[in-house]
Amino acid sequence: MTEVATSFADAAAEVLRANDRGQRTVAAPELYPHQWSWDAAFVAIGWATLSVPRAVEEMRHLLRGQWATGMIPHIVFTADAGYFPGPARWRTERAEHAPEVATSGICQPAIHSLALYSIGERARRNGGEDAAVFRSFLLDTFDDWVRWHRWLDSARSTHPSGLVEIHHPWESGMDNSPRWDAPCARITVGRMAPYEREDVRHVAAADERPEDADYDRYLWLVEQLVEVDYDDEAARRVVDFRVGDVFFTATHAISADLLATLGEDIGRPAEAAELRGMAARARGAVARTVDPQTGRARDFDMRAGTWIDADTIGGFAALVCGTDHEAYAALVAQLLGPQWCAHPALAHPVPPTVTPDSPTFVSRTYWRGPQWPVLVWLFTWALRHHGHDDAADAIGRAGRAQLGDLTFAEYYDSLDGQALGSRNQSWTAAVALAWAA
Ligand code: 2M8
Repeated sequence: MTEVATSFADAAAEVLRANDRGQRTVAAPELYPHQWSWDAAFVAIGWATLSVPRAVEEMRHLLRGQWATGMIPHIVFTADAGYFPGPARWRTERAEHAPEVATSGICQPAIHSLALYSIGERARRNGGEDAAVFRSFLLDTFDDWVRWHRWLDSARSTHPSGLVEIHHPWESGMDNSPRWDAPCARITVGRMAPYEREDVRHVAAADERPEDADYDRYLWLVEQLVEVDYDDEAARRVVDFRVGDVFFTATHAISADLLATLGEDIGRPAEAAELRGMAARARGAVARTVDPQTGRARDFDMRAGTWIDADTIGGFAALVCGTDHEAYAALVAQLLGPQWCAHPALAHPVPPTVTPDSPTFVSRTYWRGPQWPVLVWLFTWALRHHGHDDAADAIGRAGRAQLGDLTFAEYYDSLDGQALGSRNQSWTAAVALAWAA
């Protein structure tokens, strides 16, 4: 490893160490002082480059928040204050299936078994104690990860589209993406207790974050879920936001497949076959969303009964879970092409969350245009996994170069390259470590 590479990795490792709170890592030092679900998965991938046992601890801590239904909640809270909405607003103690520890009442993309798989690969390469620690963790927790996918399959994939349905934009992880503009516009916010936002205190400018009107809807949807005590069936009936999320579905598909492979390794063929079935159904659902005009995947608004047209990174969901050879190659070409990575206006040739050609594009506003290193890494992982090494290398080189300022920002302005959102964001440091390893 060169000196430059070493200091890049050292700086990233320093961020994870500073954000480490023992068995869990805060998603960001100020803006997100708790453990987030899909952040934890990426963070564990980063930890694995430093310590396999620590990576395993991160995943184990996340499971402390798992609900009896199988759901892995999007936040596992700890005592730290300073984040809104906290446990008092979520009121998950009303839910029959909530765990002892305080959590939120919704979930996030199912990237976890991709993390397990990736930690497992490293553990195997390292051998010795690392291999033993990983294997024993997998034997201990395999059923918990299976239960998570079973819940996604049974409670969240009941719609004829076969897509995983989400009940809150936060469940997508891409909170204010233009993907959700139409379904959000139809939400009528009712009466609820007043609140004060915390997030805007921790960023340089409010336009880096969602708008107040977005927050009203986010909080209103929480009210609706609390009202039915987070009952899965009732939630499907009452919640104003009910959307088939194609990107979430793709993460469920790839993770179920990778968990099946891990299951085969530890002698669980029946569960492995069950997981393969879920993965195939989810992958099929992703493929059926493709817009014949654009070749990209679409979300489905289950309340309106319509496809959602949005020029976002979500359209490339099939690159994550895989699809037939020809369609995959066409999507790779599109991702590398002039509307996306090779758009002449971009500061760095990595996928923006929205193409600059879209009328909804805003280069500095959260999920409406900036580039997110964590997603860039996910696409490089997926491209390599599905046999597109050249594309993975090209995007990976650019993604790593983008992090050269060592701020490890949450996201970057697509046009001027400015660091935005939180600094020292854990998952950004984690993917830097994964690229550097
Ligand atoms: C962002 O979301 C949270 C709500 O979950 C927030 O804005 O307060 C999103 O970027 C989400 O994908 C991410 O997991 C979370 C923590 O990094 O922050």
